[in-house]
Amino acid sequence: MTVPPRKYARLLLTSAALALTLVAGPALGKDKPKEHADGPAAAYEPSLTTLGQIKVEIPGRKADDPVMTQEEFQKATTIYFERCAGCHGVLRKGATGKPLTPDKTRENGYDYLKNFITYGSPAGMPNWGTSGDLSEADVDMMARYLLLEPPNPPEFGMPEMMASWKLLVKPADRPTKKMNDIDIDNLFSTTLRDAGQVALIDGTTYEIQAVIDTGYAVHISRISASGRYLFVIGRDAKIVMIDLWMKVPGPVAEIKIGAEARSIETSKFEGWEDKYAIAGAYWPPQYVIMDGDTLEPKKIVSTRGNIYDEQVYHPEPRVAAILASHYKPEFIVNVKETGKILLVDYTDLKNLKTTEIEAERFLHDGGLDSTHRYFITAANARGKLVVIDTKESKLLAITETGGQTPHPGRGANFVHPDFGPVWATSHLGDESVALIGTDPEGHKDQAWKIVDSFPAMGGGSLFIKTHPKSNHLYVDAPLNPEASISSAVAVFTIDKMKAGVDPESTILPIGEWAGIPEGQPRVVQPEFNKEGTEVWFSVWNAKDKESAIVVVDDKTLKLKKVIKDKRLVTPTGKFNVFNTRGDVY
Ligand code: DHE
Repeated sequence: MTVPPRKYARLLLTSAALALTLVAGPALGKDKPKEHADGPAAAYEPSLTTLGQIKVEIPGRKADDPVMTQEEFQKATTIYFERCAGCHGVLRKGATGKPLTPDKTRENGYDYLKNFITYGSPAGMPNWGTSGDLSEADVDMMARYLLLEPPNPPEFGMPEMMASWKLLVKPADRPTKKMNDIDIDNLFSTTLRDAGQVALIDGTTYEIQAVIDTGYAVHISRISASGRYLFVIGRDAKIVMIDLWMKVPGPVAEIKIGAEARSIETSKFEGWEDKYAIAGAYWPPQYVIMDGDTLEPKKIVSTRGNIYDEQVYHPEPRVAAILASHYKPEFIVNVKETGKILLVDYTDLKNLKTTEIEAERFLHDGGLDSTHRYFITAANARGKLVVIDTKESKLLAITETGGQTPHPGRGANFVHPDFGPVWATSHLGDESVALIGTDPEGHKDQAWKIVDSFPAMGGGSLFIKTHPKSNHLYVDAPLNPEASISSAVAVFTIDKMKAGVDPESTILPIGEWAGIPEGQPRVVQPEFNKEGTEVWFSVWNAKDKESAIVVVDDKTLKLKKVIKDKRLVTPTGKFNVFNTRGDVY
């Protein structure tokens, strides 16, 4: 992995400065930055699961099991699913966190578990006790809970899906032409996460055209190839299909495909546009192919299987990002814990053909390069990018970014003055932005290699964005502990970038521009409008405080509009219909 020496020099410098500050204390370092008064609205932990609401029984009590009442067991299960399962797995077999099965936990014993939960660890285990997130009594209960066999949440197969499936408006009864005068191509489907809704905001008038109930802790929206239908998925695995042609856009079908989910997409290959929809679940670990017009479930496929390298069985490999290939009638399915990318051929569901590519563990999010041929995705807990050729259905490269926990969202494509076409990711675990070459024809020796890495504002970044018509690259840092950073955005000027030189950035005080007196809102996920002239940012505050959407003029980087409305509760992801439908980013 070739990371420019500049990066190491910078790392040395930063750590030396950090060491100096730690040793010399505040005297030398700048006075302590203003800490966040509140925690992140969800510190990027699966704290919004609905698994915790599932009723569980204490699995066959053994003579030496520590005594725990059924109520305690239920309460401990809810805490475990809400705060621990994201890292240690629903069945406690381990994921990015260690396994917590009784064979392991009993070896360590109660005291060890209690201390570990209380103080956490530098390796990433939060200090649930000393942070006040869990009371002493809860820590004690969790330590006893981990000594017991884990409960097994119920599966979710065709009977359960069919019971949840609602065809609210049959295709034959839907409008035959658009019944409203909204420029639906420039609508922004805006996640109102803790309200379990999406707001459809008009990209031209900035007005909210509709607020629609969706799944619990709604996560992302994706658009049909036709640009007519919006598919929204909640963390509770509820999908709502919204018809944008209706007088007032509204739901026409809904279904639940499991207990926990994060991804949804529709078929985009020529001749198969919108024939199928697909959704991926965290629990049960499976993906589901549905009728693209009605959400009727057609095919449920479990992702359980062996980890690609150790070749040992994993009981709950979660489905992370899903994209639709433009080159073949295939869905591209990231499977997190086994580290496999599945290219699912949807032309014959009865004889499903799947190419199973050994990639890297803990695949998360990702996007396409500017030609839409190459899928570039982060195996974020392993600090790597994986590149798939969707035309040849094969793995092209796995490369370390040189940063901590790359988190691209769908990433950002632009033409670098020296390196040519590149795709960019920022990082959760440090301040770096990494560029990977994406032009195997014109820049052969750079293709699929990290060609540059430079600092943005600070760690805690989740999303990076640009647009083919823009000369700017935007990088957020909503999970940075410093309020001044998490409420701002760094902007780089693309045509000023130079090999070997860290580009200058302009810091936009988006949170300040929103003029929100209460709380410490975080600025998350830049999203362009259809013309590529404006960038929209979510100013994400706690559920009981005011949030906003801030619109910036991409040319001048000046504030253009602040959208405030009491219905905008915890706005996070925004999905412009035109850009999301065409994979423009
Ligand atoms: Fe996301 C995308 C998983 C927390 C906002 N998130 C994704 C994708 C996955 C994922 C697998 C890619 C979907 C795709 O492309 O098909 N997200 C998870 C988690 O497991 C995690 C870490 C914890 C959880 O409890 O869900 C998590 N995500 C969050 C948040 O806390 C965020 C910041 C706020 C929120 O709304 O919940 C958040 N995730 C987003 C957004 C996208 C996303 C905005 C889509 C980005 C895009 O531009 O496509």
